[in-house]
Amino acid sequence: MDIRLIYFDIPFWRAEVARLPLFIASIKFDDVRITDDDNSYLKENGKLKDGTLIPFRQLPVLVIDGQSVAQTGGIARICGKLSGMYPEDIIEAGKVDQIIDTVTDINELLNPSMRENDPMKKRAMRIELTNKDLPRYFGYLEEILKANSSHWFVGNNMSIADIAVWSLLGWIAEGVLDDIPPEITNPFERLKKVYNEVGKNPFVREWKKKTYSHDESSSDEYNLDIPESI
Ligand SMILES: N[C@@H](CCC(=O)N[C@@H](CS)C(=O)NCC(=O)O)C(=O)O
Repeated sequence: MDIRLIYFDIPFWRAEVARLPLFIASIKFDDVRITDDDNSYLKENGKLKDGTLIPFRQLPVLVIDGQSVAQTGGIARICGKLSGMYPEDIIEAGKVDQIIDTVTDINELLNPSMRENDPMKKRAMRIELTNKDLPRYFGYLEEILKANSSHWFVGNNMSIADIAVWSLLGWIAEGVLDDIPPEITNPFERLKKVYNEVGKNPFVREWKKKTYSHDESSSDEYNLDIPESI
């Protein structure tokens, strides 16, 4: 099977939820990271310069045996199935889906503040997110974790749901977003446990070492390099 994952050269959750399961399962794939120039071309033409179809002119896109598939959730499920990190049971699968869709909702909640150019308005939006919207969603996620007997979101093993939450949370927990303090996750013990456990996974550590920019002198400090305007 020929697999290519096309995204920007950043460790954003929409790509990491596909790249990481493939890497963890040692499935060979081409980790294509496009340039600004490629992005301008695809916006205009709906394809890359090599002819690869980008159906909605947005990324990520997964190309399997020459067929392009768009949309983060669908791509995550394909990579999860290939990697054994997506359950076969339909209820458990639905429970994974609900987490991936919630990560999308949280991402969309953050988007207006990303696009706001007025610093005062942006700060006000971030304060509202910090005090209200984000803790509300983190609380819902904490409740779901409380109801499961393992420390993972679904079943007894790490799934793409945990990867999605880990990756999105990294954006917040590592202080990438101005005016959203990393300590915001402190009251959510179970959520923090998912974050820490995924981060401790040897494959995840290896992936970060391999693909995240970091200062060679402090190997555990990674720069998430995610632009505010994503
Ligand atoms: N519904 C899409 C949204 C993807 C998306 O928003 N991608 C962003 C990058 S994170 C993008 O391509 N932005 C450029 C644009 O929308 O023009 C999905 O779930 O994958």
